[in-house]
Amino acid sequence: MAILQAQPFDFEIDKSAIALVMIDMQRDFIEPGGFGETLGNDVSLLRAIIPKSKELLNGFRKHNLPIIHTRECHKPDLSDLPDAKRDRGNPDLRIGDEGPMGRILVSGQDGADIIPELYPIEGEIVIDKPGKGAFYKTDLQDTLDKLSIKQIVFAGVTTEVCVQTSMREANDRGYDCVVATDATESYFPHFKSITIEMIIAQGGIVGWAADTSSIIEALDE
Ligand code: C5J
Repeated sequence: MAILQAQPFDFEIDKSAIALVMIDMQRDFIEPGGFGETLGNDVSLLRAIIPKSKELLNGFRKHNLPIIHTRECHKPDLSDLPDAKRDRGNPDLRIGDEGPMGRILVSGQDGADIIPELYPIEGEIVIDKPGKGAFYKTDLQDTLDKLSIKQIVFAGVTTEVCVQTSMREANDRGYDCVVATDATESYFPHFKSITIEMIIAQGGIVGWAADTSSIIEALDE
């Protein structure tokens, strides 16, 4: 077992049972003209984590450890999009509308795909999810079970929405989870920091937090 220096206390990494889940590093959230920007957000904040996310991916790739990428998106007929999700708020474009990168958050459209900088390589798993949580209406649990995964490092966007929701879902399912603090980001920096505080509070009630270098160092041990 390698020791990862994490908060709120050290985390024992089991390299035979750990996976990286990279949440929703999609063009729709990170590039201009996508879903994130239609909601009025500054997408440049999310772009800042691309280098660390790449380092983290490479750290897992180096050891041939499982990597799962998720994409928040809906079927082209929008049958998996609840009205409550489509109609919420006052965005310029709603999910399913035609935007500069194709239909917003619809599977198969350019905007719903992973950004080129972090594109999955052969052998990596991509899971499309209609919700904020990566377990809701997906086969993520089966996928992890087949790989005998017990520990998950979470990264991606946004910290307080899809990353946190997925991490909480994983925690309830019995996985030990670590959030990679510099490979996750929010459109609201204070939401990111408070989310990490919530995760590690009360003795790690949702899990652990560690930066990319510490995670890679522990994997390299
Ligand atoms: C959001 C996500 N923020 N991937 N999705 O709507 O966090």
